[in-house]
Parts: sequence; C-alpha cells; structure tokens
Amino acid sequence: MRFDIITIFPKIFDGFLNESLLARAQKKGIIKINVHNLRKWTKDKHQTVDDKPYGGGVGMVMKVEPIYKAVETLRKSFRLKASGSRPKASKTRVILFSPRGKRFDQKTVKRLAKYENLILICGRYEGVDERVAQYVADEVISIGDYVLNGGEVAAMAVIETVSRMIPAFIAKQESAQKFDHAQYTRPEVFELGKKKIAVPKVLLSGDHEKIAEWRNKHSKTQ
Ligand code: 6GU
Repeated sequence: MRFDIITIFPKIFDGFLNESLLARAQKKGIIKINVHNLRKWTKDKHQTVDDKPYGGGVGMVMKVEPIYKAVETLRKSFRLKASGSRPKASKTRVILFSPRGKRFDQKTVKRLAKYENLILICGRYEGVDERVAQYVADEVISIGDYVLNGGEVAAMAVIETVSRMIPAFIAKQESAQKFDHAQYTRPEVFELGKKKIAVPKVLLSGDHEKIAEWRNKHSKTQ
C-alpha cells in the first residue's frame, strides 16, 4: 500500500515516519510513504500556495491549482507503475483533511485499507478553496470536533490506523484492532502513599475462561 502526502510542512512527518512500526514496515516494503512539498507544483517566484478569500475576511485560503497539479501528477505516476495498463481509478482514493469533513472512525479505516494508493491532502491556514473538496478530492475527512492548525496530524492518524489493517504490519493480527480492554502488569500491588492498589484477582487466577469474560466486560467495543 502506498501513501502520498501533500503538505507545505513536509518536515513535520520526519520523526513520525522514521520510528518504530512505520519505519519497520517501510523498510520491509509493506507500505510506501512519500511526502511531497506542495510548493513543487507552483510556478511563480514566491511559490505561492495561498491567497486572500473572495468576499473578504481574515486569513488566507489555499489555492486550487497547485493541489490539482499535485494530485494529477501522482495519479499519472500510479498509471505508469501499472505498466501500461488502463488506469484503475478505484485503486486510488484522494482525501482532503478539513474540520468540515466527515468524522473519521474505525469503519472508515477498514474501508480505506482496501485501496492501493491513498493521496492525502493536508489543508493549512484558514482553509482550502472549496473546489478542492468538490472536484479534486474523493472525500473530505475530519478527525474530531476541534480545530487543528492543519491536516498533518489527521494524515498521521489515517496512515497509522490504515497501516495497522495490513496483515504483515502487525505480527499478531489479533492485536491490530481489539486491544481495548483494561490491562495490568507488575507489580501486583502498587503502593500509592498509604494506599495499596492491587491488580484484579481474576487476572492472576489462571482461569482463561474467567479472564476472557472479565476482559470482555472491561472492553470498549462490544
Ligand atoms: Cl482534518 N483539519 C483541521 N484543520 N482541523 C481538524 C481536522 C482536520 N479534524 C479535526 N479538526
């Protein structure tokens, strides 16, 4: 699976992509992640990616043309990789991140994991020209009911969650989705001032049926 990130802050992704599971998965060729600086697709001296909003108001709006060019260039490169075969649009999904988008959840994660290529457009500043949502992107995603500085953190959430759905990404697939029950490790009794806080007895019982039951009861999904 391949992820292409379009951003004006490519360096934000450096640490994120080069540590831990994501680094390992890229080395193993399980996923490929390319970060592109949107300014590559500008022509003017100042590499302009934003402009004043029509109708007035504060802040700047990201322009449609550089984003359109970026997405078209990437789409073409996928077609060439498919060695001359006809473009298969259904294998690629173009996502715009915006607080105006549809709320991201695990159901969306599973759906997105079925694509071969995800193109992730990170909006910045006060917004993105609406024609990107209407004509360039296939869908618009928000990760929650709050406002971020831009789509970069949202793109990271999508990359991490979708990657976890790839069987080779996590050695023990059973842990890929369901690890949401309460957990304990040593010490058996944690002394917090005068308080002694013990691990639930059932987890020490060795009774696997009872333990499974307890975990189900203390799990978020069900
Ligand atoms: Cl995807 N972008 C921004 N700027 N803010 C958000 C968001 C995205 N999702 C939640 N808040």
